[in-house]
Amino acid sequence: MEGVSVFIPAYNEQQILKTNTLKLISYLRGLGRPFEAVIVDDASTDATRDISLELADDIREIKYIRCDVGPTYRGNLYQILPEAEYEIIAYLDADLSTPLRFLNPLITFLDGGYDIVVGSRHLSESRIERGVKRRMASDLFKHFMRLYFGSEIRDHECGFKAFKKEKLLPLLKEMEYDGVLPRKMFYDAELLLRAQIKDYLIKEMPISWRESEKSAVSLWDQLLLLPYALTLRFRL
Ligand SMILES: Nc1nc2c(ncn2[C@@H]2O[C@H](COP(=O)(O)OP(=O)(O)O)[C@@H](O)[C@H]2O)c(=O)[nH]1
Ligand SMILES: [Mg+2]
Repeated sequence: MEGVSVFIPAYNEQQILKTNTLKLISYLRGLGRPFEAVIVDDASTDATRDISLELADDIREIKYIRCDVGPTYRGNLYQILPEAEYEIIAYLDADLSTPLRFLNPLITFLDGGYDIVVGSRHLSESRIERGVKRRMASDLFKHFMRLYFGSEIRDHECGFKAFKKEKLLPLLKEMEYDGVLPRKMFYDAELLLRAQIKDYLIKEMPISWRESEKSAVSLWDQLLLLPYALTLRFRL
C-alpha cells in the first residue's frame, strides 16, 4: 500500500494544534500504511511554532515547516507539497472541520484509480454546519466557476483534498509563475481547472463540515481576486 503525506496548514492555531495533530497521528497509525504528518506554518505569530517543534521532537512521523513570509493562505502550502515523502498527498484544516473518519475514504479513492479527490460541501449527501454569509458566498462561487469556466466541480475551495503526487507535481509546475500573482484562495480553483484541462480523473466526495468561528479568510480579500480570476480564462 502506498504511503500518505498529510499536510496541516496552520496559521495561529495554538488552541487546537496539539490535540488535533495527536488525533490525526493516532488515526493514521490505524490505517496500516506508511505516513507522515507535516505542519505548514505561514509565519504564525502565536505559539504555533513552539508547539509544532515540540510535537516534531516527540513524534517521529511529525514534521514542521515554517515559511517566513505569510500568511499567504494557500500559496506557501502548495509550494511545500512537493516535499512530501510519500506518493499520496492530502491536506486538512487544523480545526478538523471535516472529521478524520473521512480521511481513509478520501485516500482510498486514489488507490482505486482517481488522480485527485476533493471533499465537497455541495453534494446532496454532504452535511454542513456553516454561517449563512459564507454559505451564500460559497454558492455564488460555485455558480461562477460553472458558468464562467465550465468547471464540473462544485466545491473548489474545501480544505480537505488528496492528490497523487505524480499528478500534482506537473500541475504545480504549470502554476509556477505564481510568484508575482498571489492567488490566495483562488489557488485551489485554478489548480482544479488545470486538472480538468488535463483530463485528470477527479472525484468529488461528500463530507461533513463543521465550521469553527475562527477564520483567517475574509470575503473581501476574496473579492480582490476577481480581476485575476476573470482574466485567467484567457491564460489557460
Ligand atoms: N499555512 C497556512 N495556513 C493557513 C493560512 N491561513 C489559514 N491557514 C490554515 O488553514 C486552515 C483553514 O483556515 P481557516 O481560517 O479555518 O479557513 P476557513 O475554514 O476557510 O475559514 C486552518 O488549518 C488554518 O490554520 C495561511 O496563510 N497559511
Ligand atoms: Mg475553518
